[in-house]
Parts: sequence; C-alpha cells; structure tokens
Amino acid sequence: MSSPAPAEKLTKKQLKADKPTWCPGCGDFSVLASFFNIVQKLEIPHEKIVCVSGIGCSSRFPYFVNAHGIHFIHGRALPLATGISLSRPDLHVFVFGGDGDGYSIGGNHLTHAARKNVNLSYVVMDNQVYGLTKNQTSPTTPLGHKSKTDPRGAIDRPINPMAQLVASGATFIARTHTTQIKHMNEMFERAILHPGFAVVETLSECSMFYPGAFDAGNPRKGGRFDLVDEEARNMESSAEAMSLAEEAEADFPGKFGVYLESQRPTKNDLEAAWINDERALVGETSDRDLMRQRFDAMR
Ligand SMILES: Cc1ncc(C[n+]2csc(CCOP(=O)(O)OP(=O)(O)O)c2C)c(N)n1
Ligand code: SF4
Ligand SMILES: [Mg+2]
Repeated sequence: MSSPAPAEKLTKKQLKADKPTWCPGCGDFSVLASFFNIVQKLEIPHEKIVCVSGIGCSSRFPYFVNAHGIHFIHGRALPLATGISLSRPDLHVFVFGGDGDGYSIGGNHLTHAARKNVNLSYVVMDNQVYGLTKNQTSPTTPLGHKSKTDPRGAIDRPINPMAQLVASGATFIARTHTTQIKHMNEMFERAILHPGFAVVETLSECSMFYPGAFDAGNPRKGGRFDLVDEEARNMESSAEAMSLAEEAEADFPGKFGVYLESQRPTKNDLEAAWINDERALVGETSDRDLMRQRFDAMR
C-alpha cells in the first residue's frame, strides 16, 4: 500500500480571503499578518483552523481568513467558540474581537470562559474605543478622553483588562502592541501552543477615532516598550501577574509580554473524561437510544 502524500505546506495565498476593509493605518492589519505568519510557522492544518468573532471592526477578522469562520453576535463569540472547542477538540479555535465586544457586552462570557479554562486562543484588539460604530467610549477608554458619548471627556473609570483576566482564572495572559511585530508573533505563538484559555491583549490603534492612543508603548513615537522579565518571575503566580497589571494601569503602558502562564485541567479534558466514564456505564447503547430512554423517563 502506498503511503499518503505529505500534507501541503500552507501558504499566505491560501490563507488570504477578502481584502481587509480596515482604514489605512488601522492596527488590526498587523494582527492579521501576524496570525498568517504564526499559523504557517506552526503548520496548523488548513482544515483545522476556525476563526470566531463578535461584532466590531476587529471582529471582521474571519472574512479576511480563508478558513472556517463565523462572524457572530456582538459579545457572544466566546460561548459559541466554547461549544466548538468542546465538541471538536481536534480543531484550533481562534477568537478575535475588540475591547467593546470582549470587555463590555461580552465581559461576562470572558470571565466564564477564563474560569472554565476552555481550550482556545483569544486575541483582543484593544483600541480603547468603539471603532465600528464611529467613536463611542469603551470600557478601556482612559479618563478624560473625548468621544461621541463623552464629549467632555470620559468620566467612568476604565477597567484594567489584565487584572480582570488574572482574577477570572485565565491560564495564559499576555500583552502586546501591534507596532512590535516580532513580539506580537511570539505572543500569538505561545498563546496557540498553550493548552487552555489563552488571551493576548493587543494594543491596536484606531487610526480613525483614536490616533496616537498607544504612542506611549512605541519607541518610534517616543514611548517605551519594556518587557516582562520572565527570568525574575514566577510565571504561575497570580499575585505577581496582578502586580504587573496594576503597574500597567498606574504607569501606562507598563510592561509587555506574558503576565501569567499556568497549567490547570481544561474544561475540554474534564468534560471528555466525564463523558468517557458515562459511556463506559451505558456500554454499547447508541446516543439515539439513550435519548429515547431519557424522553421515556420524562413522560
Ligand atoms: C447587541 C448589540 N449591541 C450593540 C451593537 C452595536 N455595536 C456594534 S460594534 C460595537 C462596538 C465595537 O467596538 P469594539 O468591540 O471595541 O470593536 P472595534 O470596532 O473598536 O474594533 C457596537 C456597540 C450591536 N451590533 N449589537
Ligand atoms: S474605524 Fe478604527 S478600528 Fe475601525 S477600521 Fe478604522 S481605524 Fe480600524
Ligand atoms: Mg474597540
């Protein structure tokens, strides 16, 4: 019998779909380029890639990737992605979205996907504004910043996404900046390889409604791109990660890199073990018969 032909190496041409419709200078372009790079580098089989998003400029992402993709409801990408990840553990599930989608309307889902340690990779393209709906205050908009909803400047204290992720129990939490391509590539690669819920908070400028928002993290614009010193840290310590998160808030932009990297059983593994145990109890009975028995018992 002849051996199967080796899998074809994925090319950028194969991964590209619609031409991105982001504004010139939008940071989200770099996220897409970085994603293509890393997916190719890791040789993820083309048919195993799934991109899920909510609504927002950043959430248009799945249109631009030639893979399985779903542009879903605003703030609801994570519960849908959770279902995909749990039912098809062979797939690589990626979630893309913005600060509004992930931290505002979808904030509750983020907490629960993180605490359950669902196996997926989530890139939040945080531009500190609602871009798609043309410039409203978002949960990460800094105090005093003017927008259509806060014409005199934001008055509500912004959330600290890194602190929230630590508190929620995410097992891989990193922070990067779209102008630092090499760093962004590294963070995406590590997030993809992490078994469990991996989030990369990615500072991605909205050139249209909040230009210069992240200059403080860009040395070419007079800012500083200081890295987390992983050698000097206990990467599994929530307390140490929380202290980095507080530092980033008190002295923006703080540090970039991996804030937390820890191991805990994933919901995928726990649920699979539970299903296998139950399966052993019911023997050869088919799913259909099990369901019929259940309905009969409920009569
Ligand atoms: C249930 C619901 N509420 C509100 C909206 C309107 N809406 C669409 S995108 C968006 C915010 C987008 O901001 P963000 O997630 O930060 O993405 P960005 O456009 O900045 O990338 C809002 C409020 C919607 N589509 N659905
Ligand atoms: S409005 Fe902002 S976030 Fe949306 S595509 Fe334009 S630059 Fe990007
Ligand atoms: Mg946004």
